[in-house]
Amino acid sequence: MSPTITAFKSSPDRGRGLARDMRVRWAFEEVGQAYDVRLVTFPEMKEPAHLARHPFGQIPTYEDGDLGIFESGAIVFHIAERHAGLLPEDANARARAITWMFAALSTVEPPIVERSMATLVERDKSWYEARMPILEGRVRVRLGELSHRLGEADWLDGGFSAGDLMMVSVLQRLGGSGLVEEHPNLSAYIARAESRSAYRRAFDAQYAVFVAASGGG
Ligand code: GTB
Repeated sequence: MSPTITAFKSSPDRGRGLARDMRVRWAFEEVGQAYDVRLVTFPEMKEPAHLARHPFGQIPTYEDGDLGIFESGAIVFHIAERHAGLLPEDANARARAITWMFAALSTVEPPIVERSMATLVERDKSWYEARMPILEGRVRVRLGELSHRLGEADWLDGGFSAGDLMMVSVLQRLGGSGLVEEHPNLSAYIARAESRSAYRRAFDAQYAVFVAASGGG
């Protein structure tokens, strides 16, 4: 039996691949592991059956036999640990790749999500115009540092790893903001990752859900 993950039945991102099931789908594709998807509506995510899988009523979740886990970072890490292809064999290189996963999730993603949430829910607030430059400033600091570290390299530490998968997934939420484009090496980094066949397969799979949900064929 293949592992089963959960994803939005109707994603608010309209098939842009920004919901966090995308990074899990991508990890599965990178390692060549088939998976099933259980689609859930917003109300279903708050019902006891889903809360048993995810205490915060969110997606994604992962189930495989007796094991049920949540948090996209934990799920990608679990996939990367159990299959070859996303973490180096060498112990030190592996530790550095894992470090980049954590850096993506705990250092780079928070200011990006903070900015993104403000654009979604604070646009009509009196403080929006004043707050936005502050939030963008925090994102700019991280992008500058990341750009400096990446330099002219293709990936963050040697070959493509789960660290890159996570970092690119996090950066994609800045699409349309113009912030990534201030660093051509980061734009090229994202494009390089998005051109991977595993990424394309994952993107197409989640896009098919959007098309089906919107009644398209
Ligand atoms: N830290 C958790 C993880 O990494 O797994 C965060 C999970 C999370 O935020 N899940 C979101 C969710 O279930 C979906 S991905 N939200 C419903 C809820 O909390 O009630 C976040 C997301 C949603 C929409 C867009 N978008 O439209 O662009 C992008 C990202």
